[in-house]
Formats: sequence, structure tokens, C-alpha cells
Amino acid sequence: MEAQTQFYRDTWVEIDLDCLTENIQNIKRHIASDEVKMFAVVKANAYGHGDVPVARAALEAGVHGLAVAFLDEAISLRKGGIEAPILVLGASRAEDVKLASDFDIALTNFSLEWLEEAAEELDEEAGLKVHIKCDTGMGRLGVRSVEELKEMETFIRSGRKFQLDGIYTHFATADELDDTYLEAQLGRFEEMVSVLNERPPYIHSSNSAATLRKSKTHFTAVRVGIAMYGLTPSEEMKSVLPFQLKEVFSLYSRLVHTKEQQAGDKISYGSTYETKEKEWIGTVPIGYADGWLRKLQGQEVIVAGERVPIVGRICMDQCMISLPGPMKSGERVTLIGKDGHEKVSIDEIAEKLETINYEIPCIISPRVPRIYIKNGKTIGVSNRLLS
Ligand code: PMH
Repeated sequence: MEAQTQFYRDTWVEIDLDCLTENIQNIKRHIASDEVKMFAVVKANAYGHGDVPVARAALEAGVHGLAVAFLDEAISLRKGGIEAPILVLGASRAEDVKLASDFDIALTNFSLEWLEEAAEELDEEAGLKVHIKCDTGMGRLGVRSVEELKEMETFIRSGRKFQLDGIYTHFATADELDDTYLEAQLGRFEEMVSVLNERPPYIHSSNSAATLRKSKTHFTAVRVGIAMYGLTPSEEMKSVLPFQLKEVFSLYSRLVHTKEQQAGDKISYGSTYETKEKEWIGTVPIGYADGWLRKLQGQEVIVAGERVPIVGRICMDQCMISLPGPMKSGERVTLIGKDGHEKVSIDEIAEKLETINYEIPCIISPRVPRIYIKNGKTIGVSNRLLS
């Protein structure tokens, strides 16, 4: 079935690819070395922004390759026509390695046992690219023992089934300004890299926070996610950002019904909101099934340049807002983004939901169409480029 490129609802996400490009150019300028390649982390549908359009724009802006969580996500990019290097950061099943090799997708490897199983599936000349993941203190994926690491290298280099394309690690605290733990992880990583007989082309450890804060973590490649989307990795880091990041993701809707309620009228399920006096109430077609969670009751949105609150419970597909005065259906509502002098940032929504900014674009569900803007023009809808 063809992906849907038309939509018939008044709620949408705008992905500003010009901001994405500017963020990438600033990050690359900050890295300031052509020897360091930038991988754009586009897992989870590019943190909810849309994998193929973001990947394309990122490559045009000068990133070298892409990183995703699962083989499925890598194949989706290949099927979307992306030819750049792709690395799968998560675990892949040994039985699926032939598929990875056929699509020229690099996989993460963190045990000898996996290599032995994977070898069974591969032709002698397959040349599957692997990056060895070292667990230097994140406690997630990765080989810990230097002995096993050496055996893995020997196994990989013993034939042509595999190519050792990279070695990497991941920091647990790069977004905290206290570097003690990061330094310990870095030391451990350097030690692990030093036991290899030969250095692979890609040696990498930096997420956005480390890329922006610590040039000695850059090695030969960096893996940048959140900063590319214009979000700061943590509150702490806001004070040390080397340049301004521009938010790529905005969320809009339109009033679909407005009316003047009388004093004492109740709004939405549970009748938790009661109008104290005459009040204009607008209905907005977005709800918790779109990822606009019930906990956002009371959150402000922007209408005609003014902040107004969501009143009453958020329903599955709709919610109500208190309007500053009489207004007609069709008026734009900004849930995330700018309108006039007002702005609702992703960080503000994250704070209201008591979570981190990373979660917000990820939880706005695929039911909300994404519109891609480049050079001020719409160039795609919902993961489909129009040209
Ligand atoms: N590399 C790896 C292995 C990652 O897991 C991530 C993000 C990145 C790079 C990019 O990090 P950044 O977005 O901070 O630049 N991974 C996750 C995660 O697993 N949960 O939140 C972010």
C-alpha cells in the first residue's frame, strides 16, 4: 500500500529541515576536522521526526553516515533510497546477518559467540561490516573483557566473512558537567582500542553531549542525535552550548469548534473544569492517542499569539482550550513552536510531563502527519518526499 501523502485532519507536525541543516552545519563547524566523520542518529523514526526525509536532509547538510537502533530501521532507510553508510547500534540476530550484508548495513557486535553464530550464515566473501561495541561503564551492550575483544578481532580478521569497520563505546553521563565518570569511561575505551592489532576506520564514542563538550572524545567519528534536532541534551548543558540550537519539530492544530459557555458549564470527561463566568471554549482535534498525553491538562498552547490553557481532561482525539474571546473555527493552535512573540518549547512540554526532551517528539504518534519544510517550502508529507 502506498504511504499516505494526503491527510484530512487539522493537526500536523512541521519538521523544519532548514533548522536541521543549520544545526548540522554548526556541529560540523564545532568539530572542526574533516578527519572526524559525523553519523546522524536517526533511530526511532529520527526521534519521531521521520527517518527518510531527515536522513536525506542530514546527508545533504554534510553528515557522513547514519545510525539506527535495529536492522528493520536500517532496511527502511535503504528501501527509501539512502545509500550512505548505515550502522545498527542495537543487537541484531545472528540469523539475520545475511540480510545486513546484502543491504550493506554495518552491525554492532559485542561477543565472540555471536560472531561464531553469524559466521554460519555468511558466504566466505560476504564482508559484513561490524563495529565492536565496548561496555566501558554504560552497562548496556558491549564487551567488557580485553581478552574476549582480542579474540573477536582475531576471529573477524581470520577470513572474509566480516570486515572490522569500527570500534565504539557509549557514555552514561556525557550530559553532566562533572566529568569524573566520563573520564573513567574514556580511559577504559582508549585502553580497549589500544589492544587491537590494527585500528579500524571508525573509532567513536561521542553522543551529542560529548561532541559538543569534549573534543578528545571525537576519535574518527561522532554519533549525533538530539542536538541535530535542535534540543539540548540536558538542562545543565544549556550554560555551555557552543552555539544556539534551533528546534526542528513544531506541532500545530486548528480550532474545529468554538462556543461561548455560560457560567457553571462543565468541560470534558469527569467534568473536572467548570466555567466561572461566560467563557469562550475551543475544541482542538488532538488527544492522548496522538501522544498528547492526559497529563498535559493545564498546559498552555498559543492561539493568535496568546497563551491559553488546556481545560478539562484530554480525550483520545480532542481537547478543549479556554479562548481569550470570541474566535472562529479554523484558527491555528500552536501546541509546540512559535506564534508571534510566544513560544512553547519541547523542553516546556517535557517539564510538564516530568521527563526529558528526547521523549516528546518520539511520543507524538505516527497518526499525526509530519510536513517537511525546506527553503520555506513544503517538500514532503509523512515520511514521503513529494518530488
Ligand atoms: N549513540 C548511541 C549508542 C545511542 O544510544 C544514542 C542515543 C546516541 C548515540 C545519540 O545520542 P544523543 O541523542 O544524545 O546525541 N540513545 C538514546 C537512548 O538509548 N535513550 O535516549 C537516547
